[in-house]
Amino acid sequence: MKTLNLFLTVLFVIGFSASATAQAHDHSKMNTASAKTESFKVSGNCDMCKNRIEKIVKAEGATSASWDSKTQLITVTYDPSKTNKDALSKKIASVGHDTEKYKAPDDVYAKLPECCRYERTR
Ligand SMILES: [Cu+2]
Repeated sequence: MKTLNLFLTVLFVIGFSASATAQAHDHSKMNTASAKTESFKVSGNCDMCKNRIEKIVKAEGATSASWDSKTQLITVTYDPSKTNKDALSKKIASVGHDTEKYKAPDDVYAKLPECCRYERTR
């Protein structure tokens, strides 16, 4: 009986350390794949705006970006260790499009093609 108990204990310890290693492995895997997806408001008008907005967030590190002119919403997916909503939203404002949080500089807005000069609500 004693030897059986010892045998079971050894098995348990081996099993435990094996699963602990597996968990550590999974954890590192999760870290690299923890992409974040968020939506926020971005003002714009046309397809040119769509291209401009999506291009700048991708250049800023977003893995995917989709802006909808009807809803005025952008949906971005990004790696939170590389960028964040605030940085992306700041970048969008810097090319002429107002966001929830940042207003585009007036001179940049004024230089947008006529079709892109969306109505400013703020
Ligand atoms: Cu436009």
